[in-house]
Amino acid sequence: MNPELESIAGKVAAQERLSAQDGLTLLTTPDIWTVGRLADQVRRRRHGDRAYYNINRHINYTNVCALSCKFCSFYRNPRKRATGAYEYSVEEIARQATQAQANGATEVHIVGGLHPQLPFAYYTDMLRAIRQEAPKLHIKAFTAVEIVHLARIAHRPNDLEGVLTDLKEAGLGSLPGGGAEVFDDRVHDEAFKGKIRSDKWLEVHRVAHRLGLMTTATILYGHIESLDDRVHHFLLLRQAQDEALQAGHAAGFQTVIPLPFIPDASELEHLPGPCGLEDLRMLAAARLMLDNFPHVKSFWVMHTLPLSQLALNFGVDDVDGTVVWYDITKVGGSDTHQEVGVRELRRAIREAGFVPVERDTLYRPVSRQGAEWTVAAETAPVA
Ligand code: V47
Repeated sequence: MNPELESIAGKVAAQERLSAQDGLTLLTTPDIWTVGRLADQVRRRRHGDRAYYNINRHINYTNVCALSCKFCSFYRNPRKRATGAYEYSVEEIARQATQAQANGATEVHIVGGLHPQLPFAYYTDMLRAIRQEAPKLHIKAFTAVEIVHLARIAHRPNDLEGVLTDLKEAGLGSLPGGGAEVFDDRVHDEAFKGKIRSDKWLEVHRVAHRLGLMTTATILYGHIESLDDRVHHFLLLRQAQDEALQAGHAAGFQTVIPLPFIPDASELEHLPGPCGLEDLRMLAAARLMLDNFPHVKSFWVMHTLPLSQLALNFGVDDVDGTVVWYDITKVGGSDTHQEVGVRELRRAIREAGFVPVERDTLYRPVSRQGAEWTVAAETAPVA
């Protein structure tokens, strides 16, 4: 074993917390295989040979966005009304959710741009319509960035708690982890100026946890950030989760999802973006640094399914999802219909040597007969 990894291996065996310096070593050592093996050790301690997946549908309700983040190829400027700008009606969203429920999905994952004209009622109406028409679906919706935008358009910029409570009453079940990007002011000002900073992102999640809403967290890597920035991001997430656990909140972070920057058609298209081994290294580092996060997810839409399959041996225990129509990134210029069938996903997991377990949003095992499914109410979420 590479000597610089020996002390990290000792800490992992003793279940001791890794330091910032350890994080940097994980991201720089040439011995990526040992990094993977250590992450696998931690992953198996928590989850054995189980690998989770969920049957969901992503709905991106609008691409109109007041921001113009350089890494994003999805947004359309509201003033220019550029070609391809769209916003779905509440009826259209409810129709897509109803169809997802009929096809057996357990979750809808809804995110979109910061639309300057849609009123707050659009969002609560959307949640109520889904609740009404597809009551079995868990609604995971709106990144922290959207929540801050919603608080502004509701003319309650300082009342995140009130806004999240209204959304929860309308049917919101949990918050996704998007919009975190990289928690660093230099990177923020250069690549996604105008977006909320890390303190606000973390505050939204803190309030959500206090209200009993589970959340997830992302990190977008492989663009203009440094390796130190990545480690710093991990440490802030770890600290936020410590606080949620210590405060005894009903909820906290469930999962971290490291997202590889995909340069195609963005303003940062000249950058190469990360390659496969870098992706595996990041997933493994997330598992090792975020010792208080139960789950590490590979989002196959960005990683590709073959890489997600390999990632199961690098600390990943969760593969998202049976996604249909994902608009935010398109690997290799594919169209927006990005779907992996359940059989294909289970086969990929088995081929990697793991046992596929369908989960709901709260990581409770799902029993399924075709499109019909149940979770045992008393089943505790997988820790
Ligand atoms: O916030 C945007 C990222 C995120 C690009 O919570 C890009 O379970 C790569 O957050 N290259 C949205 N990434 C996706 C997301 C997510 C996905 C799956 C599961 C969960 C979850 C969350 O996508 C954005 C941004 O960070 N993104 N543009 C790009 N060019």
